[in-house]
Amino acid sequence: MAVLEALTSQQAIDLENKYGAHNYHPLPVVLSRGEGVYVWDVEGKKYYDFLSAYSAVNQGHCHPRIVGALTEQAKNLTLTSRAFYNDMLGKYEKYATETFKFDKLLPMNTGAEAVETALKLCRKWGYEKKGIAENEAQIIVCENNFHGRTTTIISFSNDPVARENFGPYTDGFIKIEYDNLKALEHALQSHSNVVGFLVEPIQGEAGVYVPSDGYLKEAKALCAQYGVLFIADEVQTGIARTGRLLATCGNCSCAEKHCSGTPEVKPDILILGKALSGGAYPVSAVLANDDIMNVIRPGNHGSTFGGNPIAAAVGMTALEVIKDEELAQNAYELGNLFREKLNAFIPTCDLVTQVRGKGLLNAIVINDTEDSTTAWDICMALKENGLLAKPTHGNIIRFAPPLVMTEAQLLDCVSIITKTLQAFEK
Ligand code: IF1
Repeated sequence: MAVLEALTSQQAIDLENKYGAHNYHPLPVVLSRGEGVYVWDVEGKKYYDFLSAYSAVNQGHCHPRIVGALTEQAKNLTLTSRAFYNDMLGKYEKYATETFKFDKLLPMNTGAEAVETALKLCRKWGYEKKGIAENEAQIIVCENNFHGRTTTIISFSNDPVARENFGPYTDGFIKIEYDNLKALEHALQSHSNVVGFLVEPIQGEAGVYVPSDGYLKEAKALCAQYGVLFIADEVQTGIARTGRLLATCGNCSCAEKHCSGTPEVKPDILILGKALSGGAYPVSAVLANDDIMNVIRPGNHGSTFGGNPIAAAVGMTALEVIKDEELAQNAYELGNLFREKLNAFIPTCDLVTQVRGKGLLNAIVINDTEDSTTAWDICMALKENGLLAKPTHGNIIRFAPPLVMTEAQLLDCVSIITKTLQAFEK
């Protein structure tokens, strides 16, 4: 089979089954093209993308400005390693630190790498600035977290599928209940070696759990009171997904126009990824002020591709698109419309018990047991009706379209979702 020969969906699936590790269970659709809110399969069928590669494609598939930045830079210089300087990284670091209001940025590639970077940074700060005894640093994390799939990160996961048979596990983590300030305060009071608190502003993979109003702000205040770094993992919630440039912008009433990227709940360490590149290239980052970031010195940390010229060009352009197209405002308004429509529909449908989320990061809870295939079956029916989504855990379906969606497209998707659910009920 010639490499560039067009495949049928089944041929593509068969190749992956035969030659690829079975580390995923994808929906049986084989995509070959993306543009804005749409994707097409190899047979030419068009779909609304309601997953956005887990909030990486916030700016829409193949955004022309982002693809343009990628291809232009790729013609000049793709990678130098950090053994030498390049003319793009400093510009990107300046742009991004001014956007998110931090002194410095440490560039990485994947979200998990950025989380690992944040953990190392927090620990080193604890030893060198807080005076914690060597190898005694503790970081508080939340039950049902998802921060990536490296050995250290799964060490503090409570998802058996992500964790089992990957031991021995990395030590130094304390798990508490999410959205529980008393649990956080108790952990801070009863452990003297805590250096950080790592938290998702919304627990995405767990099932799009939005914490109580004020949780993040109070948690940050407790961290400040106990001299502990507040580390926000905004890999999935950041870059306008929740209707603000950052989900840690607090609960101000309006959206990005009000926040303009100055988070009311300012993390000590901010972790970004996914839509930092608009899904065009692996780009992630850790941001912090000098009193924290300057504990990192040459040789402490890095990566071959971290901060490469393409990532820098793509990252800058991806952020410009978010601002120029006011995508946080759009996510805020369309997210409210989506939940309003679904909340009007739910009383008429026994199959769905709840819709929840913020901005265009939402989920519906299916009225069936966690181990049922109902959510999966609904996603298969949605696929037939031209909309792609996938269950998170068990009976919860995440809905996260690109933020460039128009109101008309969103209402069309609401119609597809509600009609599919109604047909399912019969
Ligand atoms: C997959 C989940 C979502 C993340 C947060 C760090 C990372 C992620 C809050 C690591 C990544 C991705 C991983 C992706 C599916 C997706 C996911 F289902 F796995 F849990 F979004 F909820 N922090 N989430 O959500 O970033 O290393 O992947 O770049 O297939 O594993 P990464």
